[in-house]
Amino acid sequence: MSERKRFYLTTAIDYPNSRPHIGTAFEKIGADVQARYRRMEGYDVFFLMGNDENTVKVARRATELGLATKAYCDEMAQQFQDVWRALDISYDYFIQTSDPRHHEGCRKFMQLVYDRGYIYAGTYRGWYCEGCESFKTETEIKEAGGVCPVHRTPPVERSEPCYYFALSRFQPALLDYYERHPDFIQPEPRRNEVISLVQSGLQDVNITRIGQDWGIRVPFDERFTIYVWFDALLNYITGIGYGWDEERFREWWPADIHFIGKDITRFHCALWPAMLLAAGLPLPRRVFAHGWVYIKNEQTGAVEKISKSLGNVVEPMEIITKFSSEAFRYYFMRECPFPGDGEFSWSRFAEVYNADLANNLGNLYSRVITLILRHFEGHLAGSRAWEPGEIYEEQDLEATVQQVQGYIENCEYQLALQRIWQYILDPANRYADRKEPWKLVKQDLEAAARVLFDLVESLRVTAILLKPFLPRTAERIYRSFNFSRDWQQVRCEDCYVYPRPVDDLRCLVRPGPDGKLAPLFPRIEIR
Ligand code: ME8
Repeated sequence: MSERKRFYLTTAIDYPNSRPHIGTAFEKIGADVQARYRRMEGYDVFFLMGNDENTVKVARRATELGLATKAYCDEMAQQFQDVWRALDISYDYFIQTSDPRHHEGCRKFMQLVYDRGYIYAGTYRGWYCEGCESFKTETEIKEAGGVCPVHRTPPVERSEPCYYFALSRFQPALLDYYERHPDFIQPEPRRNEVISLVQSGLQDVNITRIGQDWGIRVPFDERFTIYVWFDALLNYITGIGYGWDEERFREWWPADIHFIGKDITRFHCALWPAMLLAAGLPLPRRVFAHGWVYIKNEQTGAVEKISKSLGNVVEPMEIITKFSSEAFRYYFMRECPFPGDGEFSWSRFAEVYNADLANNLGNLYSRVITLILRHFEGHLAGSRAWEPGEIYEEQDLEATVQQVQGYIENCEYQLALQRIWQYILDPANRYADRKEPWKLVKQDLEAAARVLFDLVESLRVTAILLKPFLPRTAERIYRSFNFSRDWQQVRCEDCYVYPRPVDDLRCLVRPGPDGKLAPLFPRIEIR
């Protein structure tokens, strides 16, 4: 028996000093689509997410609330996971970096890199903000006009002992890796940015902090804690066993994709691979830096960054309760290009929801089922060969499906969904309008049955292709009929390779007590 293909993917771990918003959710949904797609295609998948807890900001927030830092982190980890579950994010493990297993893994890693000679003692000189309790970069201060951008107070010059990671020594190895692995950094603009950054030279990084209680102790000098980014990146290996289950670690590492936002590319594409090289570990296969979600201000039309101070933060639960988790997933995957930036506004959300989900997909589903129930007692008797040619017009179904798969594998989710609508659902709706099965049922039942049979076929194909995107809707559509392939087993090629033709197509749904079929997506009035 051949070994099953493995697929290990991760998202960025979030800072829990504030709650998840639609931007952070965007990343998790993009990763979830990939995880669900790979599982569907027969991969053994491990999907890791988590929270990044060892920061001063988190400790400070806990103090403000009068809580112990660990208790605060645990509470926030629950709140984050409640949101991720509400969005059907199918992660396998949620790592908290305050977990002792993560601490042990980090200490082991740091000791190893120290023993291999890539960490050395030194002094860090820089501009320190007493309010933030952290150093600010020259650029941050310059851009804020000589003061701390947060506190608007002048920083003080300060120097303290530290340990450096010898990042500069990895410049040639990194450039060589980018060249030999052109797919390592995606999309292309991010790859170009990283290459020019690394070409312009790298500086050694201070990877310790002195005088902090919260954080992971440096194994070879307990006066220090590990700098939060050095520790955070290591979650990708400690989350699968590094330092506590070596066999498991070897089974899953290296990662197939790290999903991250465009703002943290440098850490993932320069620092992280250099850390792994220093430890003698293999590098991840792909880092995908997605775009950002911005808020479109409905009054002014301005496109704004999501920010507490602008008061424009939209929490995922607000949208989920007004619409649904499926609508949420659809909007962000269809409206915001994953490799690029996108926008959110309530009015645009309602527009996309009504047009694509309530009308296009929802109407097709309810029209077809209502006719089969009303005129055929839910049963298209006899056997027919699928003849989808008429529906899909010029387009070859197999080519369409493979194109959709290619887009998903490249994380171009918007294009994948566009194709499903453009080549499957729109043509199916046009076919229905052309053939008018609601009239045909009164004139020629067999002709009407033929049309409905073909429309059911396009619903089946739609359900399969939507499985990674809209897991609930796809399953509901698929399970509305007696298709021979089990839903759990279904994969993309089933769209055009039939396990066996369906005889006696049966509709398995029944109208509610009011005689009406529950709509897939009830229409929402736009205020
Ligand atoms: O950066 N649109 O945490 P974080 C899309 N802890 N993505 C967004 C976004 C937006 N408006 N705002 C944030 C961190 N993100 C670190 C990561 S990984 C070892 C450590 C994305 O809570 C952001 O780009 O600030 C990042 O990938 C993730 O959300 C978490 O952001």
